[in-house]
Amino acid sequence: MCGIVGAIAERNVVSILLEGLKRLEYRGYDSAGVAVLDAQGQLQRVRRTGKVQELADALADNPIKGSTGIAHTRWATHGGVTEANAHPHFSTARVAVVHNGIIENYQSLREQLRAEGFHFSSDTDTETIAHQVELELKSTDSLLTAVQRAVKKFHGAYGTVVIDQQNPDSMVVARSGSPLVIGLGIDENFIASDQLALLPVTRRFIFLEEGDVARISRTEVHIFDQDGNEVLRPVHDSEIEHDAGDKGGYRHYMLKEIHEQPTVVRNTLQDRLTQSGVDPRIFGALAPDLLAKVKHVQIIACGTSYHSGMTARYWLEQYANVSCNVEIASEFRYRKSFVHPNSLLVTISQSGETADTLAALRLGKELGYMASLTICNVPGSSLVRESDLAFMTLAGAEIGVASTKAFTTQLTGLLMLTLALGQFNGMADNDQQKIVGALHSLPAKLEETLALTGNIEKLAEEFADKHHSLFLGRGDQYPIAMEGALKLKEISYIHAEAYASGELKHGPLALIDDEMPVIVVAPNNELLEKLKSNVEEVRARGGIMYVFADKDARFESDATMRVINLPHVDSVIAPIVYTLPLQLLSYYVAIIKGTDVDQPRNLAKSVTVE
Ligand code: F1P
Repeated sequence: MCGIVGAIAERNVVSILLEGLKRLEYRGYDSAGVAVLDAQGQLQRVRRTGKVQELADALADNPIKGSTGIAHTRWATHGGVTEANAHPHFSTARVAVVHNGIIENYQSLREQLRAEGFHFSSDTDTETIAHQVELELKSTDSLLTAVQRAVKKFHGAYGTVVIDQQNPDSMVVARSGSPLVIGLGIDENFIASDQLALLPVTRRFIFLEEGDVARISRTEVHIFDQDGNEVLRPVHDSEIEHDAGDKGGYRHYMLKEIHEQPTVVRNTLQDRLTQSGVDPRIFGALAPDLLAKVKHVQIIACGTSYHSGMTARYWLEQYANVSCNVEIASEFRYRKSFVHPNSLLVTISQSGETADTLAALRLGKELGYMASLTICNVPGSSLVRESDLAFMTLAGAEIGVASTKAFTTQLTGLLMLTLALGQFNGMADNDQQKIVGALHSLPAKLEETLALTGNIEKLAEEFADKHHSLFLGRGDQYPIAMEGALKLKEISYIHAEAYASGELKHGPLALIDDEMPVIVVAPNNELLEKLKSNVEEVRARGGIMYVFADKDARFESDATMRVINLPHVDSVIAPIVYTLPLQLLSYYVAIIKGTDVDQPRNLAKSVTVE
């Protein structure tokens, strides 16, 4: 979603801001803009709808220069995709702001500010921030004080950066609900909504806490908490690889990330999985005590991360002997729910900033869950900082909006959680050995599966002219069918539904004809014979099937069925392995259709508004 970059330096910061915006493109946006204070102390601004490249072209035609500046990529919420609604927003020619999140009481603020004589030139909630700060500046010379007073009037979520023509030596930033990270340079400092934006200029970061307001100059950073007390926040050295924003020779980030999976799954296992299992401390210092008490697990997540949670439920109940519920965060947070005794709240998130998941964690704390654990890919993110325990998936930066390697590393972590909880709940020895052995074999099996890329690329041709598709799976492959369907709709815009194949007769069979390809995930597990019966139900209605099957599952290709054989794997890791061909299928269908694979229309990578 929206991205923020700001810089204060001796040099011209426009190219730093533009590079930052490019590195945030993956989050999803529909317009972009830059504002700087120029050498004469005047605010200059360029905004464009569309891609950052269009903004860069506009800046090349009409360059602006300045050593203090802010920039933004906007994902429209309040007001359409127009240049007037793009950030930065000004209040008169004095104050400029960029903002992520939503000011929920913006309508009433607009009325009050209009009554004060302010003129609105956009439909956005953000413009109220600019005017409110300028209003406060009528009674103080300090931009910091003005922003501190202004934020008290806002309800909702914001990460905002403000510059003021009459305070040219600093920018003031405020965080409440939308992440902001300060980047520390030598005689220059930066701000961004995501450290990835700043990696070309620094690797030293301070993560702002909820309610923080900070004044940043070229040489100094002063942070104040929500009560106005000056506070020190720790400085972190970024662990993100330098080339995280690089496609590494692949045509798209998504393809690169699909192919990285054997390596990142290996990284996620390394030093955590031994020959006998896992040490609970891989989930945090407090984990041995906390996990020993767990009798129930409540998983909360959104999107792809929700599918990994759904898969984990099968593992936790079957092997670890703990009961488990899984719920979408946006549902969980708005209904009355019961907290089971000794219940662990597990949030799963690639970004660690998904607004609904974060709100659900905070609600879970109020409801009295015994402890919270997050499975997350971004160190220092809000979920990591606010959870009692954290397991970091070591997928590296994931840039493609459609999640791939984050998903398979989440599953890897969740299978290790199954081992850890199983230790305290009487997991059978042979199950323990089976899971440990299967996890050790996983990276190699993923590599073998990726060797099918060429076959799947050919298969994709048969899908490109279709408008609908049905994905089928049973047991722990049902969430994988859901994930396959999600990938196809996200990046190829083909309508895709997933069903637990036992449900076929209860409705979806009515849809079957030769225009509705049916994709089946069929590892060789205890549900195989039942799945085969479901396959026959589709065949009898003239359906065309594409079956991803274990070599030993004895499916034969014929006129109505194409079989793609996968390597034989232990059934416990089959959900992870069978994900890969579905990712590749979606990717190659999208390539044929010519869609924007890495930044599909209307979607955002990190959903920081609810
Ligand atoms: C959840 C999610 C992703 C999806 C997209 C939008 O994000 O639904 O699974 O790919 O990027 O957000 P997260 O909580 O896992 O970061």
